[in-house]
Parts: sequence; structure tokens; C-alpha cells
Amino acid sequence: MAEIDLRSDTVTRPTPEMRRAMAEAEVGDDVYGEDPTINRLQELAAEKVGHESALFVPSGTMGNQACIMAHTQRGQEILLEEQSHIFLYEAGGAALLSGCQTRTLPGQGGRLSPSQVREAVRGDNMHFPRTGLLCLENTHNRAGGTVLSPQLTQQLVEVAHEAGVKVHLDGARVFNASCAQDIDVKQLTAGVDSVQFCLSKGLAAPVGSVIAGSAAFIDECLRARKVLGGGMRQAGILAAAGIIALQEMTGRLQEDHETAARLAESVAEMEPFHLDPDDVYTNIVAFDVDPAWFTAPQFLRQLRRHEVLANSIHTQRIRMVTHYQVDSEAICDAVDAMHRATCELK
Ligand code: TLP
Repeated sequence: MAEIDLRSDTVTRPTPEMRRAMAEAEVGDDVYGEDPTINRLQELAAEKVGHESALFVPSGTMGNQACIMAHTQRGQEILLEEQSHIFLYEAGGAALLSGCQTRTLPGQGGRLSPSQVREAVRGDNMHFPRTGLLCLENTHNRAGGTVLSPQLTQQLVEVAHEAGVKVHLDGARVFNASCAQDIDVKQLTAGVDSVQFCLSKGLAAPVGSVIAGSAAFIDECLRARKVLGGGMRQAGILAAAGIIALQEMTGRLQEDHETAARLAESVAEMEPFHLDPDDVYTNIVAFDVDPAWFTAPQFLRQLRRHEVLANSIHTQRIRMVTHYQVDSEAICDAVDAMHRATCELK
């Protein structure tokens, strides 16, 4: 059995069509704005998410951080859900790079409520930091791939805008969110002030993310990207794969959601694990491990012996992510391996 890698959808390798497009890509110096393939990707991406302008960046983290930098002033406060990627997994970038204080709010399944945001926005008092930005995440990684609906997104944007606060969407997996709700991605992205989405997760491109917003905002982001060291040169080779990702791969994410649902049903029936398959919305399957059996790292070490890889996100919690290189047969094999690893540890 070949290794089955469920650690993340970041592990996806480029498709043969991407490799061909990369080999043939027309390139130029993108710091001069002269890479035709990058320009084409940016136009396509802006159109897809319903914004005026877009910018190719090397990673999702850089995309989020460049947007924070462009939206905020030093000393401001950013509102975030407490399990958000920007807060947990970006190495304190908002503080380090933008001089912003982060204020986390507890969400329900990763979702903030409009009243929480309304109450959290700071009043005009010289003792308080100014609220500079609200960050949303869709799908929500740490909450297990949960989705924000267009209605809730709109309500959150309205509350923030009424208070004069801009909204950034970490949409690393926003195409999974639109696919799961069977809606055009614009319904989730067009109303926010900026969005970042990843080409290199479920969409299988080898490198890169895109940020989108107004033309003036993207001009600011160009500076931020430069400061962060993300001004690339003949990176059209990478953008060529990104174009295929946008054109060909967004339409197949439902397959990943179906394999995730199949995996969730099997995991729900296994004694050491606790999972409600109804809580699985997209390609992320997160579940608890009964401490009476073993810890998540103990189980994952044993599972690795059967060539199945996954991550623990807590001592008693595991995350498995389905993607382009995991078909339904691989899911059956992974479930068999989970049964064997469980018996061996019993
Ligand atoms: N997430 C990675 C890890 O960093 C945890 C993963 O394996 O899921 N926003 C969200 C919601 C993300 O999940 C990630 C990556 C990013 C931003 C950052 O993207 P990259 O890895 O391209 O910097």
C-alpha cells in the first residue's frame, strides 16, 4: 500500500496539466509588473472573487500578513476568532510585522456572532487601542473545516462597517466553503474589504496564494509584499499552475468532501474516537480520542507504521484532511489501518 498522507491538503502535488503549463509559461519580471502569466492569474482571480484587483503572493501566511499590514496602523487592535489561523499559526506576525494587538473572541464552531463583534469594537477613549480590523476565516481550519454562510458573512461585515472597521477574510479554503454550500464563491468574498485564498491547498498548485480587494488596497499590498520579501521575479512559472488550479480544480472539491464524509462515517463507528459525521462540512475531519485508550500522538505514531499520516491538533484530538491525491480506495485503506493500529495499542 502506498503512503496515504492525510496531514493536510497542503501536501497535494501539482497535476500533470499544471506541470505542462509551468514548463511552457511565458514569464517576465513581476516586480516590474511584466510577467504576463502572473498578470493573467491576478485578473482571473480578481474576477472570480468579485474584487477590482488581485495580487499573487508566495503563501497564505504572507497574504494574510500583507493584508493586515495594508489595512492597519501600529497600535491598533485586530478582532479574531480565538482558534483562527492568523492568531494561532502565523508566528505572532500581526504583532511583529504590523504592531497590532490581537483580541480573540470565542466562536461557535469557528463562527463569531454579529453581537460579539459589535460589543468588541472599542469606543472612542484614549485609553483604548483603536479597533483596526476584523478577520474572518472560511472555511475555519481549527474548528474542523466549518463554513460561514453568505448571510452571516454579510451580517458581520455590516456590523464592522457600521463601526468603521474593515474586514479581511482568510479564505485559504474559501472554494471549499462555496462548494459545500453550492454557491458562487463571490457570495462569500465580494462583500469583504480583502480576501486571501490559497492555490496550494485543495487546488493542488505547488506554491502560492492570491489576495484581492480594491485597486487602491492592492497598491498598498504591493508595498507590504515587498517589505515582506515577497516581490518575485519570473514567478509566472508558479502562476501558470495557479491558473489551472482556478480553472480546473475548484470544480472538483466536492470529491474531497465526499471522501471526508466517508472517512467521518467510519471514524464515528470506531470505539476510541468521538465524532458526529454531521459536524464534517468540507475536507477536514477532526475528532477526539478517548483518553482511556491512548493519546492522539501515540495513535498517530502507530498509524504511521501502517503508512497513514495525520496530525494531532491537541493531545486528544486528531485532524485528517482529504484532497486530490486521496481517492475513496485510499480512504478504505486508511480506515483499515486505523482499525489495525487501534487493535495493536489495545
Ligand atoms: N494551514 C496549514 C497549517 O499552517 C496549519 C494546514 O495544514 O492547514 N489560513 C488558513 C486557514 C490555513 O489553514 C493556512 C495553512 C494558512 C492560512 C496559511 O497558508 P500557508 O501555509 O500557505 O502559509
